[in-house]
Amino acid sequence: MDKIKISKYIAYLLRHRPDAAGITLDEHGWAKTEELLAGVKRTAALTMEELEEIVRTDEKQRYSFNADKTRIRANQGHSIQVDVELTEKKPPAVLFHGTAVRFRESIEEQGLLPGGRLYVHLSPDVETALKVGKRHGKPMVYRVDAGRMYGDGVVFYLSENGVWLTKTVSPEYLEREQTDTEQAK
Ligand code: HQG
Repeated sequence: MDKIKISKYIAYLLRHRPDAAGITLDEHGWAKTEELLAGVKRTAALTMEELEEIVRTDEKQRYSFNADKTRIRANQGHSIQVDVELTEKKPPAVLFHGTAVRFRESIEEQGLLPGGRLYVHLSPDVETALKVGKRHGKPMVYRVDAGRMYGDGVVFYLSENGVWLTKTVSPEYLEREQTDTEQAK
């Protein structure tokens, strides 16, 4: 398996299905590094050095080790109930959410819902949001009035790897952002 596939598999195990490789997470989302290595090795060769490289070079900095590297966790993106000790933080005035055009009607009626994950993921800029949206089909971007939400008492978190998270975004805070999707291809 190449490094990207192994990294995706690690994300899957640490965010969604640790049991698929026979590992367990503690309440803060930490797996024992040894257990993760043993779990991954059931399907692919992986040394501690390779795991360290994946953690160090991951383009989105998805994973963290603890200080002595005996534990590892995903920084965000979980569907299982873990408390990764997210930092509550005042958001910038505007954030963005990238999604697919086919979700538009539902989003404008219900607002943004976390779906399978614990939080709605928001991006700091339009380009990032477009990339996130493209994973689901023809992309579109919403501008989120984070400043007003915050003023209204809504809590925001910033994950270790720079993703803004909040529980839900009601439709009153959403506005369609004009984007040149041709350019984003
Ligand atoms: C949509 C990746 C219908 C929502 C990315 C999204 C991100 C609704 C989809 C991270 C809805 C959920 C998360 C509603 C929201 N009706 N559809 N009311 N509310 N949706 O994958 O935000 O590579 O769970 O717009 O970079 O796409 O995994 O969330 O399209 O940061 O590290 O439901 O995943 O990072 O999809 O992506 P997802 P997301 P990683």
